Amino acid sequence: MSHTTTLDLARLGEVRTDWTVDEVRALFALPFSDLLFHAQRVHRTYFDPNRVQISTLLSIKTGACPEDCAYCSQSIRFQTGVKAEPLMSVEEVIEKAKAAKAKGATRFCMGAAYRSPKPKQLAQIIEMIKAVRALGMETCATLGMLTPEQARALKEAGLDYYNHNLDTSESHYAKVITTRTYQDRLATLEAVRAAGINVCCGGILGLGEGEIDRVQFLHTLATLPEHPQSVPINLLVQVPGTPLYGAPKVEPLELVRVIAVARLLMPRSYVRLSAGRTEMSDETQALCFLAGANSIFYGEKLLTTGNPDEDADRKLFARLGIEPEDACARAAGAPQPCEDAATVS
Ligand code: SAM
Ligand code: DTB
Ligand code: SF4
Repeated sequence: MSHTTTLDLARLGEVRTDWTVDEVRALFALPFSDLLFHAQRVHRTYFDPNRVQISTLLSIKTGACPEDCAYCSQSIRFQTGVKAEPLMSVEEVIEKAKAAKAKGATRFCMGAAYRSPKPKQLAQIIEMIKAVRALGMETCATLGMLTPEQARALKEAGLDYYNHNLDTSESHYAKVITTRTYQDRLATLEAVRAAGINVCCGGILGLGEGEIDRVQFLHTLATLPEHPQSVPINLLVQVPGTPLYGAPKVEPLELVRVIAVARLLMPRSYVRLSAGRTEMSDETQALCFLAGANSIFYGEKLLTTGNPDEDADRKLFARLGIEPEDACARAAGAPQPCEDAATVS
């Protein structure tokens, strides 16, 4: 079926969870300039195109993870040279969060290399969430699988976002991870949603997937009962020692296409250009922002791998006329800055 018969272009911009796989395919098949035009048009109906939300990431527990995710430096099964570190103290996390806030981050994301957190670990993380919130920052955590009770406990602590990625299509997933299933991931997402925590859910490009896997992955995200409020699109950071080291690289224009399709499928969600920016040119990143990406990780480290240095990001923002989004403007639902607007410094 040609894209003109499958797609009703006049409906782009509607927030829908009833997308068909054919419609997603048709979006991918649009000529690049048409796709970018529609993505930018829709982006502007919900967001200020010159504002990007800034998150900072901290690995609060590193390495020795029992899972076998074929892309990950932190799995205990692969020799990657990542040094295992125990769960950080609450004090250490507060110091890092203060530093991130001073640099303009409005959201502080805490990542732990767990399959799922144990009660004692969760109790300590709950203290971290309360403390980071007390600094006036939004909080996000990614701790692996959660039960509905654990999700409720995190909500009660004041957690704003929970990151839990579907990574790729259901059929490709089993080729990348064998220690848990797609259904396990969906169950945690349901627990998080039911607890009233904002869902941050996306995936990784460059896992050896085909275009149909990208179509199905985005279709799954866009047909969840509610769109994830935040959709991280990571480009695989290839880590020596992991099975996916040396996998075929993703073409930059394909990344831009995925961002644009995500923007059109989930018009009100933040689309985060996540891991992999050190490998991207300024031009690729500019095209991603044009396609509707409106969030990044800022700071020189992700969890175990590098991110562009702060100076490079400041210069890129200045060249593109992009300003960091301020948390209070977003809370008010307005794209304009409010009095204590943050600056990336
Ligand atoms: N262990 C928890 C889990 O897997 O849900 C939380 C931390 S895990 C590192 C968070 C996410 O980071 C993964 O779901 C994956 O999408 C992403 N990720 C991990 N390693 C990556 C890599 N080398 N390149 C790109 N993204 C990666
Ligand atoms: C997500 O989607 N990307 C972040 C965050 N969620 C936790 C993680 C990226 C990790 C990149 C590889 C590393 O630094 O180890
Ligand atoms: Fe563990 Fe998460 Fe890495 Fe998978 S992605 S090995 S669950 S830290």
